[in-house]
Amino acid sequence: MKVINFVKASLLLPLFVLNAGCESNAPTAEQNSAKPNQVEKVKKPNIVIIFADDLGYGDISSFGAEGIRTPNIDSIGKEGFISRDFFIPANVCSPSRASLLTGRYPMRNGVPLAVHANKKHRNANYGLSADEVTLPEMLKASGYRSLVVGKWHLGWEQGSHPLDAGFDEHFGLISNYHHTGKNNARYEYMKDFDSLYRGREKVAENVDLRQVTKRYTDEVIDFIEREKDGPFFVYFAHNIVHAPHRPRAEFEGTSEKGKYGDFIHEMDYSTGRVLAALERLGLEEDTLVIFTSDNGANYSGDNGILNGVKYTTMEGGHRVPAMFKWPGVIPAGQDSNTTLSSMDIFPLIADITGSQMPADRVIDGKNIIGVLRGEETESPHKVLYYYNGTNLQAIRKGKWKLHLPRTVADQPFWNENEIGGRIYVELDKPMLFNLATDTGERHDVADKYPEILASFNQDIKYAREVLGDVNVIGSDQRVPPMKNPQKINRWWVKNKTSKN
Ligand SMILES: [Ca+2]
Repeated sequence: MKVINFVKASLLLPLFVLNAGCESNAPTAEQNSAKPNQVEKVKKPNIVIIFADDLGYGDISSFGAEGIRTPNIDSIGKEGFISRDFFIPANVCSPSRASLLTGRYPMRNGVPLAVHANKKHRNANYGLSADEVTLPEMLKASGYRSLVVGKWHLGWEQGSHPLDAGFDEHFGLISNYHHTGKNNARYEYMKDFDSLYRGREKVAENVDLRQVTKRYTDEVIDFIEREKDGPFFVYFAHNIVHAPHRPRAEFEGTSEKGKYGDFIHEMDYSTGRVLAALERLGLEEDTLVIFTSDNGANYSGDNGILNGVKYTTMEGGHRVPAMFKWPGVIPAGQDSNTTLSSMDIFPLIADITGSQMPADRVIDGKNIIGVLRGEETESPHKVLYYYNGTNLQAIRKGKWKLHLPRTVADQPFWNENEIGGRIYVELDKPMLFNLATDTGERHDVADKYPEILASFNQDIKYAREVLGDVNVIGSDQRVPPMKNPQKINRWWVKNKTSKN
């Protein structure tokens, strides 16, 4: 039964063709009466992606968190597949989200920088390009209805709105939560950042962040109940555990990690509600549930054994917890160190839903269904590129990770002062790390392995020529419509001093 579900999904197209063929041949009376359902109904799997914000590698129980308990989130991995080497091709919010929805590096999909409103303008022309093909757009052709709930942060105007990106339904915040208050002229440009929208309609103003996660979860469950006959796609993008950390009252004091941990407890509770809804509706075996985070933790959080934080091209910025659950297809209890990426979710979903990926562009993700089913252990990624904004900073090949020389001038705005990671912000020569023995990137071995260093030359050349670099436009780069994307927010840099 369990494997058959997947076989059915794989055979979607052939079966439909077979059905079509049968229609032209009038069935005999015997066939009609005796076995009306001879060809079993083929069911396309539902997809639920639960996407945490700034959740670090060591922030949940199954990844070693102490003082925080996440049984519901962890159950996704226990009943399915835990990925301990999961690469996000960005270390901040917007590019990570653009890559999840397109399966492409941020330099290719045109969102290499965080979409950040500033005092002078709201970057109204910067966001997810209407020319990108998104998950919900791809799934629409396969008969899916799609919902996004939560933090969008991929632009709002000029074709970047969630409804323009292919979602049938939307509920949530424009970007990061920011409470402006009534008379705060300084933050006038972010005045809607505490407003909840349903599609293009503002449905609530001055919303308390403490109320948001429950409302999000109610919306997700309502959609699943309405769409239970499927197939459906839910992209649930939490504001948890991005600052400010404001858990609902009943979660305050429940962790030993302050409001940060309490906030994660609230996300765990929400995850439990979504999983319970799927179970109650009998959809468990028909639904792929994915849990991951958009980038590593900031200073408030815990990146476990990894070095560096959000804003850096250290593993602490790019490697996050990930889990996949699909009973009957993905065997339970898998714990994997195979290198996978959030970009893989796009081709994975294309495969299991019988959808057609766009053929006119490069999709950087790989179909990982064989790995998730436990049939393959080799990573589909020979090379991975780490950009900080538009700056190519590191390349990984298997256990080897090269950090390229860089200056402060090469950095995106978030690394210009002390709020950024401030780790390896300036390098005057390359550094090489063996991630197999030095996952924390603490012991530079560049001098010991000149031949390994040299083996990266072709990869550097490819990345710069095709994906681009801070001062180079790549042949397959979608260039953001900004004069100097790295420095879009100098006002913010000059005025912000907090670490959050
Ligand atoms: Ca984030």
